Amino acid sequence: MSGADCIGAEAAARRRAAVRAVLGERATFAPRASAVAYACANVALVKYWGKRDETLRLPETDSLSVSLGRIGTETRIELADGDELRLNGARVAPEDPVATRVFDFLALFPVRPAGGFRVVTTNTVPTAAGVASSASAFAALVRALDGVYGWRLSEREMSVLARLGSGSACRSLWRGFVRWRRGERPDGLDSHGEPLDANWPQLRVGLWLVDGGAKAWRSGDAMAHCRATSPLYRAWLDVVPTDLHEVEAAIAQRDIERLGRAAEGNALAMHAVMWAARPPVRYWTAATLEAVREVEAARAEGVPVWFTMDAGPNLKLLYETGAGARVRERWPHIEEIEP
Ligand code: 2P0
Repeated sequence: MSGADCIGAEAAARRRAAVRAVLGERATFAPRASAVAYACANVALVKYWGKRDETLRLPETDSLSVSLGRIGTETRIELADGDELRLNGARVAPEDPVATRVFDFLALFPVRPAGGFRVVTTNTVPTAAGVASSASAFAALVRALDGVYGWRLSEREMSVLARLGSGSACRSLWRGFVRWRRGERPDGLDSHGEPLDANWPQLRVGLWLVDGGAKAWRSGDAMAHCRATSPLYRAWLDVVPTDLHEVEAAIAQRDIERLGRAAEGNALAMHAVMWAARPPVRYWTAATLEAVREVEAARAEGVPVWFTMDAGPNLKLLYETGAGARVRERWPHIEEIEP
């Protein structure tokens, strides 16, 4: 066995141990049904950018998101003669990285079906909207598995499992605002989402597709690279607690200006960490900068609108229903979401 295989086997063993720790005695349950589940996508207002444990996807800091309502993933799992993934109506080749990621995840669970699993998944994320689908995909997958195995896990337990598939997925088990607690335990059992006891019916998220081209960096690789090489990474760790405090206070007061300033500042700080990495990670295009300038110009003219950005060139606008008409008039192409 080569060194890389050893590391791979050790990582898989740690991940399987984490799954067993969550399932407890339910780890012996056999899959015996089919089930369907839905999970919303989410957008972080304070970002997750950097892991303290790559294998278990344990973050360095807390993060905080808002769910995206009708934007998400519906997944059906059935027992089948062999493993098969269908995505948005088309069969995905088994060697496709999307399929291997799903079936590597399913392989973490102790009792496998005799044949395999057919996973039929549909994203209501308009692929053109620039919203990552892995968060809602792994949250929906875990929810569907819970039905197939009959575990009856709590949302919190499902959040721990979803995190092993994709970090941000642990925030997609709830609607509304969710804080991902980084946790302290080396096994990650205390690293999961937690819903905030708050709602904000007037809040809107506007999805603005700036550039639909392929990304140069996968977000997981980009965050590891930033942590290893960006001289601004340590400053990022100092910024996050302040922004979490600001965003939580803004949500409690339904203060869009306070929310917008903190969320926009946090996204720009994350991108500054990326620009300073060596070599740099730049998701921005000329069109991104132009869009940012348009948002600033709108604000200078009195439209209360802010933006956030993730690991890509696209913007998500943050505003309230009171500004909705002015936002839609300026940018008719945005997709407006009620979180
Ligand atoms: C977030 N992102 O908080 C941040 C902001 C992207 C930018 O979570 O490596 O796909 O699978 O844990 O969950 C995207 O990261 O990463 C992400 P992995 P994931 O939403």
